[in-house]
Amino acid sequence: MTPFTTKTLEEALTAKLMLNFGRAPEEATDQEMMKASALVLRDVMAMRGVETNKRTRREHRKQVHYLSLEFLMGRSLMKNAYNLEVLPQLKEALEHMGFKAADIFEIEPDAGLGNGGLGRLAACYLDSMTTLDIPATGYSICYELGIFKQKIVEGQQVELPDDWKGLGSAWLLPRTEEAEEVYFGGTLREFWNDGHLHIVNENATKVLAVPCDMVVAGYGTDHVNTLRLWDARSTKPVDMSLFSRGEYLKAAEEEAMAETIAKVLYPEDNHYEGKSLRLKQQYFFVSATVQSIARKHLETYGTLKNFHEKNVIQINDTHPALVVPELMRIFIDEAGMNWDEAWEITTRSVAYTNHTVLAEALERWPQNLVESLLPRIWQIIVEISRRWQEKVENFYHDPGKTRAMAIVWSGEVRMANLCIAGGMAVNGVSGLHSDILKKDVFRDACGMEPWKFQNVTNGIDHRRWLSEINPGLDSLIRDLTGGDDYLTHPLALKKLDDYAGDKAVLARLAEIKRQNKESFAAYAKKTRGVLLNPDAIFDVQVKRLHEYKRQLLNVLHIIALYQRLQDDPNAVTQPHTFLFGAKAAPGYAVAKRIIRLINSLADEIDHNPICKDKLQVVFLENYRVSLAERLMPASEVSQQISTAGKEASGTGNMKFMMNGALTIGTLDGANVEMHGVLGDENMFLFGLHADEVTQLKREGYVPQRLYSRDDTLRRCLDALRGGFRDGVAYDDLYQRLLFGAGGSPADEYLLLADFQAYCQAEERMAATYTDVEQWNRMSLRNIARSGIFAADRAVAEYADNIWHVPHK
Ligand code: 26Q
Repeated sequence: MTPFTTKTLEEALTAKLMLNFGRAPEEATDQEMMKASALVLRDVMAMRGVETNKRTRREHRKQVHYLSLEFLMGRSLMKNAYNLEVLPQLKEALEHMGFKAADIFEIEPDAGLGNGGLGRLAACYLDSMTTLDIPATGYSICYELGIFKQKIVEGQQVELPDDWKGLGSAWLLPRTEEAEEVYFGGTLREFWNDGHLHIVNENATKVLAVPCDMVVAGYGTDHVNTLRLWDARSTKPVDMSLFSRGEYLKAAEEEAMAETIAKVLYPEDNHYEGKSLRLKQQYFFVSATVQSIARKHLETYGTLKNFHEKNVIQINDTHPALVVPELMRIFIDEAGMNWDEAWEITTRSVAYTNHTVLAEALERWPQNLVESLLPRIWQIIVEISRRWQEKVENFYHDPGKTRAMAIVWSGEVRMANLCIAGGMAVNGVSGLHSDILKKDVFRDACGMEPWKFQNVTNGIDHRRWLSEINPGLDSLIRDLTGGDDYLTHPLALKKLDDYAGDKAVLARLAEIKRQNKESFAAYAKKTRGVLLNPDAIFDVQVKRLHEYKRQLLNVLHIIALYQRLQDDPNAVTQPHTFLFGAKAAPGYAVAKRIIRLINSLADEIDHNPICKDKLQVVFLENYRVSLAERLMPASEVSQQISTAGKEASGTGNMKFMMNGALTIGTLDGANVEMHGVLGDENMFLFGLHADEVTQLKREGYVPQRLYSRDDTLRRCLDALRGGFRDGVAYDDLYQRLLFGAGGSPADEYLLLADFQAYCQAEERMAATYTDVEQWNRMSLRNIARSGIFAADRAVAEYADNIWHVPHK
C-alpha cells in the first residue's frame, strides 16, 4: 500500500519543515528539505517497524542477525522512496514546492561505512532480506568518519575525513534506552556460590554502546528491518569528585576509549592490520550485539535454551568472530549453562562467510593483546581451542593437520579457525572461491566436517543497481517483459533473450546507452571539468586499488596502444576512453604509486595531439557508491582482470553486466558463473585459469623470460622506467615486475604471463565494437542473463540452506 499521494506527501513535508526547522517551504534550504524528506519517510518506516516487530514476536519467528564491521549503504533517500513506491510522488512534491528534486537527492552524503565489496554486499543483502520478508537485523558500528574522501593532488591520492553525519544522521534513530555496557581489560575473580563457579571481571574499563537505528524498507512489502549501528559513549561524564576516590583515571580512560572506538572505519580492504583499536572495535560491536540479541530473546522466551531455534547469526568474514566466545560467555557466566550445553547452542547459531583467500587478509591476533584486552574471552578461547585440538588429534592423528587447524598457535589466535570450529556453516562467495576453500585453504577442516562447507554465489540489489539508476533501461525491460515482474522475479530478465534478433529493440538499447553516456559526460564536465567524448568506447575499471586486481595490467595495455598510435597515427580508428576509479588504503604504497602512474599516463595522453579523439585516460576521483550509480549505466566495457584464484567473487562485475556492459575478464570469482550463462561468445575471456596459476608458480615463474621474448611487452615496461611528460619515473614498478621487491616475488600477480592474452582480448573487443548490431545483441544477452546475480537469489539460498528461515 502506497503511504502517500503527491498531495499528502507535500503536506507531510510542509509540516516537518515547520516543526523541525521552523521554516515555511519557500524559506527552507535544500539541506533542510533533504532532512525533512528523510524524516517523513523515516516516520512511515518506523511505524511499519512497530508492526513488523510485533508480528515477529507474536509468531515466534526465527530471526537473522547479520553482523558486519561494514555496511556501505550509500545514499538512502531515493532508495527508500523507491522501495516505498513513492519516488514519483516525492519528485513531484519537491518540484511543486519549488525545489529541484535532483538537487535534493544529490545533496545527501553517502553513508560510506565500508571499504568496498564486503560492505556493499551487506547493504544489498539487507535490502533483499527485507524484500523477502525475513525478520533480519544488520549490526555494525556508527563510525563518525566513514571511508575517507579521496582527492587527487598533482596526480597523487590525498585522504580527507568523511564527516558524513551532518545530513546523513537524518536516517538515524538513537535508542538510548537500549544501550549495552561493554567491558575491556580488568582482572578476573573466581568464587564458588551455590555449587557454581562464578567469574566476575573487576576494574574493567566500561564503554556504553548506544544503538543508532537505521530503518530499512523492502520493496513490495510492508515488512521493514533495522540496521543497528552502535555508537560508543562513556558510561559517566568525567566527575572531578571521583578523584578523591581514586577513580578519576578510570573515568578518564573510559571517556578516551569511548571517544576513539567509533571514531573511524579502518580503510584497509583485503588486508589485516593487527591494531589494538581495531580489536576493540570488533569486541565492542560484537558484545553489544550479542547482549542485545540475548536480552530480547529472554524477554520473549524467558530462556536462552532455545536460542538457536529462534536466532541465526551470520558473520561477514571473520571480523565479528568474537561472537563465538561472547555467546559462550553469556550462556555460561550469565545464564549458568554448562560448557557442553553452551557449545551446542553456540555452534548451532553461528554461520561464517569467507570473502578472501589472500594470506595477508587472514586475521591472526596476538594472544597477548587478546589476553590483556579481553581476559574472560581469552579464557574461553583457550578452552575452545583445547577441545577443538583434541577433536582434531583424535580424528587425524597428524601433527601437520593439528597445526593447520589450530585456533591458538604460536602466540596467535586464528580467527578463521575459530569461526569454522564455532559455527554450523562456512561458505565462500562464488563457485570457484568455495572450491578453493574446500580443496586448499580449509582443506583439513573440510575433511573432518564436510557438511559445514557450502557455496553461496554473491548477488547485488538489482532494484538499486538497475531499475533505480538506469530508468531508460528499466522502461525498455518493462516494455519487453510485460511489466515490472522482474523487480521481484529477476529471472524474468531472461525474456529479453527473445529480442536478440529484433533490430528495433537493439537500436533502442543502443540509444539508451548513448543517452547514459552523454549524461555521464555532462556530469564529469560539470563536476570535474573533464571532457569525455561520447563517441568513444567507455572502458571502465572501478574497484579498490589492489595489486591482485591488476589495474597495472590495464595500464600496460594502454601504454602499448599509445606506443602503437605513435608509430602509426592511423592504427586506431575507434575512439577509446579508459576510465579508472579506485581508492588505495592510505598505507599501501604500491597501490598509491599505481594511482599516480594512471594520472601521469592520463596527462601524457591528454597532451599528445596524436591521441585526440582516439585515446583518452581519465582517473575519476573519489570512487564511491553514488559515483558508481552514475557510471554503471554509462559503461560499455567492464574490466574484471584479477589473477585467477584471487578475487573471491567480485560484485562490480555483476553491476556492469546488468547495465549491459560487456566483460573483459579472467576466469576468476563470479566471472566463472557469468561465463556459465553467457558462453565464450558473449564475453571476452582471457588468461591463465586458477589451476594454471598454481601450476606456473609451483614450476617457478620467471617474468624476465617474457620480457626478453616479447618486444611489445618490453617496450611498455621500459616506458615505465623513464615515465612520462610530468617527469615522474616508475622504475620502482618496473623493478617489482621484473625482479620483485620488499619480500614480494617478481610479478607476484602474473601480469606479464597474461599480457599477450589480455591485449588480444582487447583487440577482439574493439573489433566487435565496430559491429554495432552484434555489440548490442551481446549487451542485450548480458542483461537478459544477469538475473541469477540478483541478491534476492543469493539471500534465498542463505535462507534455505544455511539459516533455515522461511521467505517470500
Ligand atoms: C581486517 C582486519 C583488520 C583491518 C581490516 C580488515 C579487512 C577489512 C575489509 C579485511 C578485509 C576487508 C574486505 C574484504 C572484501 O571486501 N572482500 C571482497 O568481498 C566481496 C564480497 O564478497 C567479494 O566480491 C570480493 O571478491 C572480495 O575481495
